[in-house]
Amino acid sequence: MTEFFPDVEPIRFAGPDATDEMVFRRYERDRMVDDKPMCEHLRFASAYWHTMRNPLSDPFGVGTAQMPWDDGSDSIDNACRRARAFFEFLEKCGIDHYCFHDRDVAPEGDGVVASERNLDAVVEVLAEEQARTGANLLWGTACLFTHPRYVHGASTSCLVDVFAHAGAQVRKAMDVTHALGGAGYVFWGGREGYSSLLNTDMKRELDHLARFLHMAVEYKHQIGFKGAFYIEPKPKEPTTHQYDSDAAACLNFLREHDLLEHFSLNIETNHAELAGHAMRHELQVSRMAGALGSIDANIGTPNLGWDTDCFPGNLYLATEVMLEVLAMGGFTTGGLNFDAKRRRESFEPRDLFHAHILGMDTFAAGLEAAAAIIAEGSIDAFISERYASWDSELGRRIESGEATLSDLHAHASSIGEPAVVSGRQERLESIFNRFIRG
Ligand code: XUL
Ligand code: CO
Repeated sequence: MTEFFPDVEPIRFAGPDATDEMVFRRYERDRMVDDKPMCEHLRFASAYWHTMRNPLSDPFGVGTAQMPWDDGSDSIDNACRRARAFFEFLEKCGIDHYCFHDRDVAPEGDGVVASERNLDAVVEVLAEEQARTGANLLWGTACLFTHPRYVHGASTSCLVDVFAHAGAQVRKAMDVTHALGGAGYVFWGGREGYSSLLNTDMKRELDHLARFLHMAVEYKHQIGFKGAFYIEPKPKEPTTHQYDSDAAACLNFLREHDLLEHFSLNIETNHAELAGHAMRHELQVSRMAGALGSIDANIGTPNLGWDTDCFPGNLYLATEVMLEVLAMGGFTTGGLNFDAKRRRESFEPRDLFHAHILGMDTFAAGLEAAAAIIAEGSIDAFISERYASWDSELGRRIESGEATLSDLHAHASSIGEPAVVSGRQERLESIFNRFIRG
């Protein structure tokens, strides 16, 4: 059998003090953290579009990525070879899951039927490789943003024929996700938004988006797909304004259109940052609504204003993410998908391994830190204590809806000025920092 990464041995755990470059220092897949091994807590996935299809170009320069297994053609043979290379990569990295767009794995053909035929041919290889390696599909999706027909959007296009094409594509992408036993299916509205309100009927576009998602739910039931449906918020890029701008906007939209019971959210760090929120904020907003489904794990570049999709190497942030994941009781269908690309300067195949090792070790450390913070308990205890006055009779009556404004008036008049206490933020940050270790 051909080896696509002949210079790389399977990555093994070598312990925190190891200095070798191609080992895990923190990620030990079977190591128990509380009730589960690390691999089950973290459910790592690699993104096909970045790992296999990203040429590492930028607006000023051509792609630099070296991909010796890829002849650069749009042939099915090439697509199948690429799929085999991908699974060797997953195996050597010890990554159990992956995610793809339909057009990442197979080329678009001339018309719907030809495109579906292309996809089926590569899906056969994906199924074979899943069976050979034991890797699973975390989620599938349809690419509704690259082809010029989607220039005005897909389900929010001004053209009904484009809406129909988008529907056909999603139908097929759901079919193959289902056939591959996918745990989920993502809707990311890459061009579901606008560049200018001067030419946009926003109300009509939003109603169409809701109709589209209802059709997807109906089809899901029709084919018996049991995986989760996720919406992935992002405020901008490629459009000026995207309708799924952040977690709160998505939740409101889903509620308004009677879709909330069918969807949860796939939260991406760099998208949260573009929306002007902390990642933890987006995760917590989703979790409070019982709608935290999955995570696209990457980070932005704080002093830049676009989606840099860097591999996550920030221990502090990974700890915050894992605190939210543990707080919801862990992933069910979701996981940590590295929706991340190497820098253009990191163009050798082995850089794919360096990048994923960075992300996996960072999140393993984040998981351990988060579990330790919860076990130590002083931050949670501080929060409970901070709100302890709400455990009084007055607090109970307010929270249960019994108290009126007149009750508050009577109470406030009888007590004088309330004593306020410090929020102790800096002390809490010091406690948090005690647990961070790379
Ligand atoms: C784009 C992005 C997408 C989605 C899937 O910013 O995050 O790759 O994750 O379509
Ligand atoms: Co993403």
